[in-house]
Amino acid sequence: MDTRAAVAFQADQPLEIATVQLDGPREGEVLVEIKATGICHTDEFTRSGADPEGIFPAILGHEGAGVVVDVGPGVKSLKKGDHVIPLYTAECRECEYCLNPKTNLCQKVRATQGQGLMPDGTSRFSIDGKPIFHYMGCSTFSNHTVLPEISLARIREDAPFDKVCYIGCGVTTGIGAVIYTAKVEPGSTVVVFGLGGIGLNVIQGARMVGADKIIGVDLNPAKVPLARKFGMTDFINPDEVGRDKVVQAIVDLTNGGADYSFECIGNVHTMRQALECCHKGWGESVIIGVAGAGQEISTRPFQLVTGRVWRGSAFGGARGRTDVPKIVDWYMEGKINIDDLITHTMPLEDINKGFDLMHAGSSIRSVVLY
Ligand code: NAD
Ligand code: AHE
Ligand code: ZN
Ligand code: ZN
Repeated sequence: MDTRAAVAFQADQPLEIATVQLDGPREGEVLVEIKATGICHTDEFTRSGADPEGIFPAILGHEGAGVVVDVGPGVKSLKKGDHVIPLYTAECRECEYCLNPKTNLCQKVRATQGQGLMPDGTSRFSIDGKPIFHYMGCSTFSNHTVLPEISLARIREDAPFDKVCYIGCGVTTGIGAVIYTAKVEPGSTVVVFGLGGIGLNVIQGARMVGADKIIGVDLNPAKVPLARKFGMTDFINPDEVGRDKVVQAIVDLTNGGADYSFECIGNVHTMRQALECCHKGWGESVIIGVAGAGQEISTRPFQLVTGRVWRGSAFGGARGRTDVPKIVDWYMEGKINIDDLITHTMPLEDINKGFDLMHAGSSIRSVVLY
């Protein structure tokens, strides 16, 4: 079939709207009509050329929601008409990762997904016979896309696509990092570096679990009012306290250091600050932000010797097919706020404006409506 997509033909160029050819679903695959997709900073990370796994031409986008249009042979858990959220972290429920309660990183389709291909090693997308790569197993910047059955969470049919698409990445990543990865306890002190689409969800997760003090760190003071609405109790602007004094400012505010910190920027310098602002003996720092090719983190090993813990979180530690439908329920029951975080919507034709808004720091989430 033909469909409309925003194609990244080359790194660091605007996306181009094009008609692309999409082959139907093969064994174990599902054709989905995407109804809405968020634009996450990771899409920009890859578009810009910073992603070591980035390949072009590709159809980016990984924060979508839509409806099953067709299923390939052997598909059992989904049928035409089901409402779904694509998962960049699949959940096969049988690989050694899925069977290990310590991780959510199902590896069943990860190798081919990283090569921009379906599990059989081919692409379903093409233009004039030339293959276009998939992205993160999702490619939600296409009105229609094909995914493995294990890369789709079935969700309730009364959930609005234009809101719950955000659960496909940002909401789950932020809230999940708090509840599944760090398992933050009530009464904790929490520091959030970066008050964007991920950081604000970390804040909402920290408030949900009863954190006492939630300190936000951002260079952009325009993020403060929404962060406070979501539960931030204190704010530090590195340009006001001095970029080299952020750790001390947090230590002073937290009686010796934070119980938990979350890096939601993707900057290796703030990753170091996020570790070093944690409390001696028990503070844990969770890296969520993704850093560009060639970047490395560093700290004095003594920081770890003296009890601080450095860890990371992908998709909030969530198991998509199991946890995403529950998070959709939380939204529908009013337990989490998504609406206030979706600051802009636009048709596919204007998708580059969503990237401009992100660069300008004037959006939290832009959502493309098909
Ligand atoms: P965003 O652009 O919405 O937010 C980033 C925020 O960081 C902005 O508010 C910006 O002002 C702030 N910032 C930038 N540089 C700063 C600095 N030096 N000091 C303080 N604040 C600074 O981005 P997002 O969509 O929230 O994504 C955040 C990061 O998380 C990105 O790196 C993204 O790729 C990553 N991410 C990771 C996962 C995962 O599963 N690990 C999932 C989604 C996103
Ligand atoms: N491809 C990059 C890393 C990108 C990355 O870390 N992706 C996160 C999700 S970001 C969503 O917005 C992730 O889930 N990683 C685990 C995985 O298996 O990809 C690189 O550095 O190569
Ligand atoms: Zn994302
Ligand atoms: Zn698996």
